[in-house]
Amino acid sequence: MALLDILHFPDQRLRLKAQPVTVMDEKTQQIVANMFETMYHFAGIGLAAVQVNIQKSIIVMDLSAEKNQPQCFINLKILAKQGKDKHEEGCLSVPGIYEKVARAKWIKIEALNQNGQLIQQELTGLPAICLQHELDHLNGKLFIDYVSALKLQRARAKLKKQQAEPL
Ligand code: K1U
Ligand code: ZN
Repeated sequence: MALLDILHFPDQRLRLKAQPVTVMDEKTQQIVANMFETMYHFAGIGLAAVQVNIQKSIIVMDLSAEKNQPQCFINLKILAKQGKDKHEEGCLSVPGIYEKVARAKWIKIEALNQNGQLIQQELTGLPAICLQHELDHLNGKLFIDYVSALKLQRARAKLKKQQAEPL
């Protein structure tokens, strides 16, 4: 396994769109394993392949407190959605910035799991929010794209300051 580098805003590679996975081969399994390692290392609850400069439709997620319930979504599609809810979001590609974003309250999804089996799930709460956030990454979209210009300006300034500070 290997730890992958996470791209940070405003890196334009975060704007690239993912392509569907066509074969669940050894290479795909390796990417999934490396994404889990990276997500756990940086204490995220989700990670999309575009964030680690891989333009493939792969998402990993683990919402458990013990970090022992890994879930993988390949070629995720939202089949239906309902309602709206605002929730504070963070992003490993936009460190230190937290903003409220309105997302669908209920979603029905279809995807392949890590074994290549087709799954369908109905989700609400944090799993629904997280998967919508990750699917946006696969379409080159960031949660800060939804916030006001003023908040975005503040976020950019905060990030610039953080990036200039020595570790
Ligand atoms: O995609 C990412 O960058 C991962 C992101 C997922 C996410 C968190 C919160 C709402 C929507 C999507 C993170 O894991 S951010 C860091 C984090 O661990 C976290 C933030 C808020 C709540 C719970 C965890
Ligand atoms: Zn993110």
